[in-house]
Amino acid sequence: MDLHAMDNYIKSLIKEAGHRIRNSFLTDITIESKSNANDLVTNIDKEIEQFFIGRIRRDFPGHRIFGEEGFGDDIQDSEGVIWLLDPIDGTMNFVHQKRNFAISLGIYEDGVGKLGYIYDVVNDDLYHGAKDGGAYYNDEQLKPLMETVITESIVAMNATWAVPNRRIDHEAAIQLIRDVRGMRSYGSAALELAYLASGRVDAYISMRLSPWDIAGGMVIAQEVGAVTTNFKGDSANLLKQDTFIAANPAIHQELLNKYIRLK
Ligand code: 2AM
Ligand code: CA
Ligand code: CA
Ligand code: CA
Repeated sequence: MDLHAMDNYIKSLIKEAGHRIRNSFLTDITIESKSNANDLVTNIDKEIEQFFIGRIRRDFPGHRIFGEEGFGDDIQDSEGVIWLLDPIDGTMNFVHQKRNFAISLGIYEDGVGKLGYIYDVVNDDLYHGAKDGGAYYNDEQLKPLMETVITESIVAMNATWAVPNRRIDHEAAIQLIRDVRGMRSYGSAALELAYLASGRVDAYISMRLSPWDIAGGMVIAQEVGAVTTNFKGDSANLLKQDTFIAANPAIHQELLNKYIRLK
């Protein structure tokens, strides 16, 4: 795999997809719900996934595609080259706000993340990373994460986990809110990982994410030294849904030990 050639190809592919998404603001969008009333999908999510798949199948016929909207391959193992794609991460924001969403893409070879991309479509901001090649915000190389402590950290997490719920001890989550400098909730896992990689937040915590939510962001975040695991501390599974935490290495273990208690 010629990663440099692929990187150039992918950057122009993503920019073209972003152009299509911005143009969709001028059209009527069809909105449906998936697993529940607040889990939204639009015709644009589907069209953009199909756009990527058409290009990838034409230009990289040996590669497989794992996409949220299901137009790709049925992926049960991590062999060979797999493109993990979320055509719109943050669909609720796309629908309600027309901002704060991103295209998320990771290229993995035999389970190893090689290239990662998060494209903030409305701001035309591209975050990307290559394994052992650094991480970038547009053309600017991102610096390694600086040492921090919980009391000076900004943590991104959905507010629902601080109310009683089936999955985690919400009292521990409330203690986290008390102890940190600030909490944020942007509603796009990919953007939250991009913000971690660029030092704007110090951790991102989610109870349930899918491989395409995190595949691209993991490559980028790891290049600046972030630690990415599930709540057991194991490396994230890129075949099925799981819990997920990505954090500055100085606070990752403390977050898991003290503030995130699975029921
Ligand atoms: P999505 O917009 O692509 O569905 C919202 O907090 C974040 O969680 C988004 O990145 C969203 O991705 C993701 N997410 C994963 N599973 C979800 C679900 N079942 N319902 C809503 N958002 C989900
Ligand atoms: Ca979705
Ligand atoms: Ca997503
Ligand atoms: Ca999506």
